[in-house]
Amino acid sequence: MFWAKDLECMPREQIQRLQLERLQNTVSRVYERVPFYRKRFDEIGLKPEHIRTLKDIEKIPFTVKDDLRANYPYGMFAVPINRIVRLHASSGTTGKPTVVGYTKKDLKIWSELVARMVVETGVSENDIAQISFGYGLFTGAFGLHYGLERLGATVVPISTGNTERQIMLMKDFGSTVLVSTPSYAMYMAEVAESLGIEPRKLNLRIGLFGSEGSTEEMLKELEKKWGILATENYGLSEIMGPGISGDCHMRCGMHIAEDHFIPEIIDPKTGETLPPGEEGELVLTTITKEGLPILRYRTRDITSLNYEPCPCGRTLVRMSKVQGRTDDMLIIKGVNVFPSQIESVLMSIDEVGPHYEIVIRREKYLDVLEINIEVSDARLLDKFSALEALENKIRQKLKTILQIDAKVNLVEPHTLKRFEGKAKRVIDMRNKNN
Ligand code: DLL
Repeated sequence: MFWAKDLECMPREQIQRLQLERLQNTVSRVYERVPFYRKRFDEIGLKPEHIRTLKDIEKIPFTVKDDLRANYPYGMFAVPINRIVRLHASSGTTGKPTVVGYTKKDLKIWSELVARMVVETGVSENDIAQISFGYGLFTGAFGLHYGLERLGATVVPISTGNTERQIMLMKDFGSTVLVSTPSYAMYMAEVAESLGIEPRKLNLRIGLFGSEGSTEEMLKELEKKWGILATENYGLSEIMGPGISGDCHMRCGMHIAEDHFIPEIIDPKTGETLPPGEEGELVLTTITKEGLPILRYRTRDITSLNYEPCPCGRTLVRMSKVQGRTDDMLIIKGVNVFPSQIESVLMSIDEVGPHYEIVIRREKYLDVLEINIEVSDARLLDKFSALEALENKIRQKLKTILQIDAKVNLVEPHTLKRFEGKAKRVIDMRNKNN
């Protein structure tokens, strides 16, 4: 199951040669065309010709989200706006969004890469793919849409929301592939059940989940509920959107399209490049983009790279699941905690469901971590002793993993908020005088 086997299985030296050539072209182009980069380079006396080896990429300063904001909306584009045929923007929670632009060639490459990524999971032109991402400035829906069409699959551009209708159409159209966030897929299964439809009995066979993190346990749960192969893919608007990396059917790390992006892992504190295999912040450089080429973009996503050959035959490096973002790491009572660690613990306990909420507040100058979590079976809540025993079990397990105490509140099924897009499970009230 390959889309472009010659590109996906290149020997490492060939990948590196291609990367260097494309990196040098990109660096020369941005130096000529983007005042932001020229200024950055000139400030440190760096010239495009100083990039002689791949390792020389480390001489280039990082680009961060604020650089894009400061040059809002089109200041970092490397082509005049009339050559841009599509704009997208990332949803900034505060202030202006970051705007990204694509030329015709960029869009062509984007759909090629998404087609490649979905074929890796086993999707083919015979599939019917329901795209339950929000259409709009978000890159997720359009990215998957054009990639799946490029492959020749049947695309159902249903977007998010109206979940009962999603289930009805999924059944009537015989959708075989679901494209969504993992949290929305979980919610959809619940809605199907409430309609008396067993998700496993529907035609779905592959889930293409992305745009937010998911633990291995969460994906396993989705596989069980829907009777599918739950695969994950990763991307970010600033670099391209979905299609940067994705699971193959072996599900042992997401292959990065290294012929278009150069990944590095850095220590988020010092900015130093870390050796292969070590966990740190992912930094990405685009090497074929025309509209908005970006050098050494700090994604803030924590992951690691595995250069071992994959059993699927691909040589493209694999990135591990994103452990969290440097900016969503919580510091609770001085201890570093990633929400994904909490999710792993919760998902390993049978009596509780995949719906939870993490609340952090400050009481008398002390941080308090509180976790609200739905039990899978409401009857549990009737038995006080069983409930107490379960709360204790969860608290113990959390303590072993996180090294801190958490207050655990078990709540009835279907009472916590559900998400149609990226889930927001952390409520940090410490800055709100609570
Ligand atoms: O979420 C692009 C995308 C759409 C990827 C659909 C995959 C599928 P943004 O809205 O710019 O773009 O958000 C990018 O989302 O830096 C990560 O923190 C997070 N993210 C995306 N995919 C994953 C994933 C799209 N598989 C930000 N695991 C990124 C964990 C992910 N986090």
